[in-house]
Amino acid sequence: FPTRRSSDLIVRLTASATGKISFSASMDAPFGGTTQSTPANNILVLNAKVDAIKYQNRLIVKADGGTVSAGSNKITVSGANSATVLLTIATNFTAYNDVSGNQETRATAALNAAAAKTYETLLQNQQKDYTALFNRVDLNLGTETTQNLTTDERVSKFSASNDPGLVRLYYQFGRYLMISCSREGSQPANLQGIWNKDTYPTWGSKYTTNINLEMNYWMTETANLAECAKPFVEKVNSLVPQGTLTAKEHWGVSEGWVLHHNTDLWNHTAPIDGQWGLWPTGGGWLVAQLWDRYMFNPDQNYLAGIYPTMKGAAQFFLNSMVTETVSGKGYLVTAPSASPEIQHGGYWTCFGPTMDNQIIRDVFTGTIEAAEILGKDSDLRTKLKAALAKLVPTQIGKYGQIKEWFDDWDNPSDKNRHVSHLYGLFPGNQISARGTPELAAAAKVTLAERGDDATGWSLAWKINFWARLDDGDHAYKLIKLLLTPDKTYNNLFDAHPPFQIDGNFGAVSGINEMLVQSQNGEIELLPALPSTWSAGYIKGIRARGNFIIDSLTWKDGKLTYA
Ligand code: FUC
Repeated sequence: FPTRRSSDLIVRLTASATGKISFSASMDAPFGGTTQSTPANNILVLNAKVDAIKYQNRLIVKADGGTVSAGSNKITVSGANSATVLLTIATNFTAYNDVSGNQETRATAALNAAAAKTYETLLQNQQKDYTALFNRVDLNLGTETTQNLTTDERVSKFSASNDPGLVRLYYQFGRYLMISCSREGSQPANLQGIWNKDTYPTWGSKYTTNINLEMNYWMTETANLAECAKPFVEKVNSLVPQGTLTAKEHWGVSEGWVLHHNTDLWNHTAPIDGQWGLWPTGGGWLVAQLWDRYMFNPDQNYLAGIYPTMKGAAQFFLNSMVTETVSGKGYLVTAPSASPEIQHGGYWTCFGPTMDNQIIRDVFTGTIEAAEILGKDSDLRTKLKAALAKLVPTQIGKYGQIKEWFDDWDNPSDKNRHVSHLYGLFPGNQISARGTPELAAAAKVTLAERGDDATGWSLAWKINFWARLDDGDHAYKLIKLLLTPDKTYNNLFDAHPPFQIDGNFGAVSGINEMLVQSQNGEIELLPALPSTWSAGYIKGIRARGNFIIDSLTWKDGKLTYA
């Protein structure tokens, strides 16, 4: 039950024979924290502080039969028939600029509320809440062949078994993870969802915005879990005040907000890490994704809620872009910028990388449309339309590839995992097999150059790319690379390595894209069905335009019912 106020974990142990349950529960206290027991109520309490964050864990054990005793910083159960362990963790965190909450009050309230209910009631509540979301989608990609093996064996044998049951499991596990980590009132899923085991996790378990945070939320609409994206929407909206400061202080821009390639619990928006951190288009990408949500569910209240954030991002670009003087065409470009995490001839920085042009085109187009729908800001609309005409178009380079930079610096032997200049293919829709066949062919050259193999999330992105290029067999090749012990841990967590949840979520999106696509004002059924999934069905996924695909079935690789 992840919520902003507390996180609760409830575990019941039952014995196979009377009185067989005996154990002790204790809690480690890192960062100089202290644990204490309150013997009268058999509660164990941990208090700790990490910089500004104070937190409290409270643990109680309810046993049936036997004895329970608290003392010496532990709770001991002996000879019980069953025991239910309830653990709650709460912090003083309220918002990025407010840590005035009371961790003790929150932890106590959460523990008391849970302890007042029976285990059966808690379980029923959880299942009701969970199945209401999970059961919306069902899929079958063919006959399961390895269901009697353990999960790690299924993964290690997948390259030979091609078990469609494992793909189905991976897909539904991704939906399970999303339901379990991103719910109204919680923080959005970070690099590890919520499942971080380290005190100092890789990349701080934060939000990298040059791919990872966005990828986490590609699937929420298509996989019919729109509610799970609420924390993402709230997060993006909440970045505006800090992003406005950074726009002023760092860019000298008085209207608009900016986010570079990374943010965290404290809504940092300034460049960090290294030269690649100068990339100023993270906020733009997030905003493009908020607008895309509206395409799925055109709800006016939602639009009114995101419009100020969209407008602020558009204003930042309007006010910070410059006119280049190299091409003679006077394009408007971002400067300085970078194409996420790739060097060209030993340098990181550049002006007008292709990804920026594509993202900003989406931000401007979306903001114009949103303003029209809401009947707002006609002056701004005029300015945005004029600026839109001056954006660099997506161009084809010297070896037939999509050019990554303004100049043709692309290096065909670069295998970097980021394929930023194909943003326009996915998640954007500026490049498509039928709409822009020449660009689509160039996108294939780019993908061939980068090669298939990469980190977990990059493989997941490439499933989506190949699905958008209507090549189901190539998309499936990427699924095979993902479902190997190198890229999938025994519990099906994606391995960057180490564990990063974006690959799990990105693959769910990719499988959806293989089965149904809905960009460019069309709904396409089975656009990229691989030959190995010759028969199957999917029920309950969503398409832009407020559609639910109740049921889609196919046989011998052909659509039989929709
Ligand atoms: C970006 C990626 C890395 C990793 C990190 C969290 O920097 O290039 O591969 O996913 O984010």
